[in-house]
Amino acid sequence: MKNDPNMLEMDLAIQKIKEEDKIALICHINPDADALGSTAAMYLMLKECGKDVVWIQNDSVAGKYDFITRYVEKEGWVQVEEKDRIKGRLLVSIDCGDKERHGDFQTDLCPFVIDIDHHASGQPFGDINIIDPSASASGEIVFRLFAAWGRDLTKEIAFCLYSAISADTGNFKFSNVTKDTFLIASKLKEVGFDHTVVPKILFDEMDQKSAKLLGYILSNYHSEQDTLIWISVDHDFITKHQLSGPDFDGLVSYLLRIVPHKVAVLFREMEKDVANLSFRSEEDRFDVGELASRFHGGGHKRAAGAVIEGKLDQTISMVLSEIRDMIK
Ligand SMILES: [Mn+2]
Repeated sequence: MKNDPNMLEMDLAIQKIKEEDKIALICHINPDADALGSTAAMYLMLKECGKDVVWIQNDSVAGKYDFITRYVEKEGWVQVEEKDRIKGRLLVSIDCGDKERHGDFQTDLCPFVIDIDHHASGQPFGDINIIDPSASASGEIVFRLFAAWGRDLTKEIAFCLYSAISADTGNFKFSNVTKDTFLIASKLKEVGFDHTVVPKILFDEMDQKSAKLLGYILSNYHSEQDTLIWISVDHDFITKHQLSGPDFDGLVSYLLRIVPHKVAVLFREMEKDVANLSFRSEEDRFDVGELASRFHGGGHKRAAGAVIEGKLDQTISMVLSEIRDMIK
């Protein structure tokens, strides 16, 4: 494995974690399986070490991720409002490009922050920052932290980290996969768990509501210059069909299966005049992470998101015109 550029920060973080008994964990709002799997692995490891650890629930978690969050006991969760249970703890933030991704949680409730992340477009906010944009997933960085710490992994921890890496690599399919990614996956598999359930839940299964929604999306998309493909789902539609954020999970990727498109966007107006945007790109030269950051969003070159307030049709024309500039 390569020499870790974050070795010094890792050592400092391990030292700090060893010193502190009360620790709070947080991952980003609208959490994906990298955020959840990496944070769950950290939760389980800190429990193994006998720490008093809580996980700050700053957003709802899609039901399909129960296969990860089931490892966290009920009493391990703390709501953002329960400030007394959070205040003064060491905060370990995982997979958050910047602290706005903490949502309603006020980061300064915690006097010391360890920021573990792999977003290239991020703004580090920790007292210790372990940031590696070359890591395919935050799960890779958490694995390396545990290795540097010399801790053995339980099956549950290995499973959570494997899920994290599978999620952010499209099950080892994206260009962010390196030989280290496979090495880490191999070391995780060595601990022993059933890896087949992970891609099945993350990429293959969907419930009937999502399937019908996908049917709508695939029947109503717009295509431009054979490059851009997009769909908008307005608030009336969302209310009528009682859709929530998690129902849309992963659906934008289906648009990119339709050749020869290179950039896909899904607009969903979850609240009136507030659009959630999901971007996907087929090629690094169309960097949707950079694009999303223009709208105060973030992500990676090939997968990113943003939230924009305003009339939906105005949001759509503003965003599409930026994309047309990018792809011309
Ligand atoms: Mn991630």
